[in-house]
Amino acid sequence: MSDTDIILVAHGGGEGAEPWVQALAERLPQFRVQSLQGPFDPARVRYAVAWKHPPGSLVGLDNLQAIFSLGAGVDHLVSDPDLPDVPIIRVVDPDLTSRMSEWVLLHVLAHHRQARLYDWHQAEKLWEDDPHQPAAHEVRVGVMGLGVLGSDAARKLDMIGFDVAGWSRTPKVLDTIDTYAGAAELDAFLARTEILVVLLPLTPDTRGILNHALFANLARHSYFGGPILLNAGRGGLQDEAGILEALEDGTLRAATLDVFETEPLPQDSPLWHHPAVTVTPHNAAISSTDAVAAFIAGEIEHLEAGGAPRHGVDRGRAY
Ligand code: NDP
Ligand code: OXD
Repeated sequence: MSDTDIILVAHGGGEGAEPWVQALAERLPQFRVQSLQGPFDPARVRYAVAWKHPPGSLVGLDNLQAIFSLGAGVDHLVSDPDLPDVPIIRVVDPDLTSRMSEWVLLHVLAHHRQARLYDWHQAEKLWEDDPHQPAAHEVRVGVMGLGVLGSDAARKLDMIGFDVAGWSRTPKVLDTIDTYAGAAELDAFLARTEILVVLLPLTPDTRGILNHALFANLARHSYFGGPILLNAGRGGLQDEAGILEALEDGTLRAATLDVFETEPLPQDSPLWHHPAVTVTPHNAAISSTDAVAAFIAGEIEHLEAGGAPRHGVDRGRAY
């Protein structure tokens, strides 16, 4: 390897490339790390590190060995029709996984223990107990997507005592958690689910899956007065008009959303002020610069030592 081989950071998101350039340069001093903006010799680029890169901006990198996603999701990469045909590697890191499970536990528990109601009671100085509060084991939580993130969240929900099931594309065995797979078992999974946690990737098969018709198949007779949706997968999974309609007609009781069809969530979206909606700004599990740069540096060193790509993405499945 020449000392002028390049790691190219192609970042189209809000924070920009600079923090990633610095963090990777510190860990991989044998490379020149630079953003798309600077002048560079395309033939020198050995690795690309991308987050919402401008489509087509990785064309012509003839010596590219691999493309790293700066997140766990890769929809931003596989949607680029001009993406070079090299391995795509995504983030699989305990830091990111723990952050996502924190978000899931926080918001499932907030619904389970009615945090919003008691905030309001406190503001009104109301001392109102609820003798019918169910125990966690009486509440059926369903996790859509049992990958790295979904399986960790499902296990932690199970540990707290919730009655947990999960749904994935292919059959899974996951400790004592009930698992369902594929289109054929989706309705059975939904029929037993009172709180639906979505950690699916955005693919041609999953786009728009969270719609009114799906919500209508969730378990209806829960303590909460209707099913509850939590989505931290991708905004493209959800039909926001369908969510609002379901909240209005009682098909859904409440929704907690971290991801949206358009991000940032437009100022005029009714989701902002709907009383049954909680909005978080796509930060359920941020990619910490330190943790993710360390992960990528480790994977690049592994590849440079002749190792086969790990945590690769199957382009045919789009995740
Ligand atoms: P994985 O690839 O590890 O897991 C994906 C899961 O979804 C797998 O269980 C897979 O099934 C399942 N799945 C995929 N397609 C289908 C389908 N058509 N029907 C049923 N199940 C399906 O991904 P991660 O768990 O690492 O991440 C999931 C997503 O979370 C990311 O793609 C990203 O969009 C989102 N994310 C959001 C963040 C945030 O801050 N909001 C942060 C990080 C990620 P199978 O096991 O059979 O392959
Ligand atoms: C990711 C994300 O995919 O932050 O990692 O959304």
